[in-house]
Amino acid sequence: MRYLNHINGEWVTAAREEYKDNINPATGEILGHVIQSAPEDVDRAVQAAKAAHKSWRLVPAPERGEYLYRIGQLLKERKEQLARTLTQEMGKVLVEARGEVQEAIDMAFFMAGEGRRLAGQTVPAELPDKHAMSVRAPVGVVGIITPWNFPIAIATWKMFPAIVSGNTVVWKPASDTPAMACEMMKIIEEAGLPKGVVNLVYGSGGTVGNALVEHPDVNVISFTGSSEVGRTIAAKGGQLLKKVSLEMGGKNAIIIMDDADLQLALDGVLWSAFGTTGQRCTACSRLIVHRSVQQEVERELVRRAQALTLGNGLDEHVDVGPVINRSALEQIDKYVQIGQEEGATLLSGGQIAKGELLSKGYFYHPTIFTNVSPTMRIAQEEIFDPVLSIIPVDSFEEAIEVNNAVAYGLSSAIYTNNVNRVFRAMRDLDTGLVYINAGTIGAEIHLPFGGTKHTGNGHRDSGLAALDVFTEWKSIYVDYSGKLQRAQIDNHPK
Ligand code: UN1
Repeated sequence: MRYLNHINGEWVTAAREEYKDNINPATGEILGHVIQSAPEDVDRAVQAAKAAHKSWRLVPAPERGEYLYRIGQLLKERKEQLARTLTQEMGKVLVEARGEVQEAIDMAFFMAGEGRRLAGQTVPAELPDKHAMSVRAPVGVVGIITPWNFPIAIATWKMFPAIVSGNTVVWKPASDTPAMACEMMKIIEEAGLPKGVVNLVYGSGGTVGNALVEHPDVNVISFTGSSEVGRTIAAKGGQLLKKVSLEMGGKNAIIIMDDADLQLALDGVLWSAFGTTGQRCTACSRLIVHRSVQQEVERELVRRAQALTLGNGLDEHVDVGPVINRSALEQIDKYVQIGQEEGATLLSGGQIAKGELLSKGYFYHPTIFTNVSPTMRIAQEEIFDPVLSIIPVDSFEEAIEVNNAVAYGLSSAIYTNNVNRVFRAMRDLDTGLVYINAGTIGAEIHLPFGGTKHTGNGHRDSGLAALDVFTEWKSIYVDYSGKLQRAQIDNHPK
């Protein structure tokens, strides 16, 4: 299987015929070969998108929305097949893969409806016989750069609002998940989207991403990925006065208070820390627990974490799939060592999984550290893998303070049955997503998704907020008085 670029409605190879393997992280098996593009391939795609934008911007928005309904319908029909492909190339277990495809379906239908809204404002004018309003105008060509952990859902959070509001797209998917991008592109083609509206360019190592960011005809970059890459994009984009929307890391915590329903809280912690093998930007990697329930929580958590079944996500009995690649295994090992050197206590896991089947893939035992202090590196740095740090605290106030004392601000959660604490937490947890009596993962597509501080740069994916990334506000004044009317002067003569 070869994954090719899709530019101006056609599957094409790149300037140089170089390929990289696509590997199933559960088995080590090679699934296919993905083309490696050069800056000239990006330029071809941008030119195609630019040409397509001339007519796409004039297609009535409800009609643009119709294409999204069709895409949503195709995603729905192919949900099971897409989920299986997703599990094979990314590793998440099948139930979660189905959930991710569902997110893409939801996003298609949500943004399709937006084709009939795209609301601006009509407001009174200061002067007589004058009309004032604001409308959303497309920005032109949009570059989207998406990660491997949610290869289809996150692409739709960006692509669908961009398309419905009249932009055209050049999409660079993550190099670890080319098959999902290919499947998505096939669906876009089948839905009959005019050629050049969405173009797909594969690459790795920053070549394609850089070319997109630097291309003078790309007006907006929307990126989800590591903070390191995000910073580089922000710096380049800033220099070029480009609008850049960044969605980066998290160091998300769940707080368990002394008055919490502990069984419910443990369900939430297990799901948030080890679901998707900890590879969500919303994953819970810190557990802030009130000291009076610490022992009980730890005992039960370790028991339940050790009962999780590791394996190939296609097997419905498996709870935890592999991590994405070999360097992820090395990354976990590095942090396990750091945690031990820092003086944290390793409660569970801390090693690569062995055994005939598991050693073919990239499997790591879910890992739990306790007696972690809030300033340790394992409590501060995003690991993006199944590693949980337990931080004991003595009060609600301390819990909130510890939650907020990290560079990131994506998701946080609290388990408590005290209504005053609920409302204080809603106000004081400094993250873009806040959960009450639920874990840190599972955001819904019709609300804004993103975070404060180093998680992002003030923009949001998903929800109606995503439209702000892909449109410019245009304020329009129509003077039908037939004479010169001077605003702020003729209506205030003195
Ligand atoms: C991500 O981890 O990058 O809220 C996205 C969630 C999912 C999306 C996660 N709906 O956990």
